Amino acid sequence: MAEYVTVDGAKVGVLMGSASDWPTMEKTSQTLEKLGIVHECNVISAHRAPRRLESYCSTAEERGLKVLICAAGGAAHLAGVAAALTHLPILGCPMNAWSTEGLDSLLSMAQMPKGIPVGTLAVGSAGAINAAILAAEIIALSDATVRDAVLAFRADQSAATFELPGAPGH
Ligand code: RP5
Repeated sequence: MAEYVTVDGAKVGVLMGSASDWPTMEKTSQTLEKLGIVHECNVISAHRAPRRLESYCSTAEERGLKVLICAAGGAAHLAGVAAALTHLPILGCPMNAWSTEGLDSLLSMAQMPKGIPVGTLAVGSAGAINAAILAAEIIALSDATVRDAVLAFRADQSAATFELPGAPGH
């Protein structure tokens, strides 16, 4: 069996430290799907499978990936190590794993020393969804189809925000 799953034409690679991150990161995948972004999802832990992570990250650009989204909890070094292994933009999703309500994960990602950045999102579902949108916005800089999808997504969201089912006049 291959070390990790690859998807033809994938523009975004979603990595997570454990399958236990999937209930949250499934929202990233669903949002990328909504935005029409081909992506691939893998569990590749920085500490449990460091050589697999190196192989994935060092071949990411040549395989056509534009952005990597990395989710981890606890001492969440996955995003930082991935950022060290590729110059592709890394978006970090801190998981609320088992203690400190995810503050440990947030600080592990946000407090990268200078030189190797990780663009860190909010803890949990909000960050998982925003990582997908931000990845799309990065890709939209050079892809008109994705740009249209991002604009449509934002327009739908604005319309939905306005609705108040059951309230007078709505
Ligand atoms: C991290 O430790 C994972 O990203 C996960 O958030 C957390 C717990 O992992 P499991 O012990 O559930 O596999 O590496």
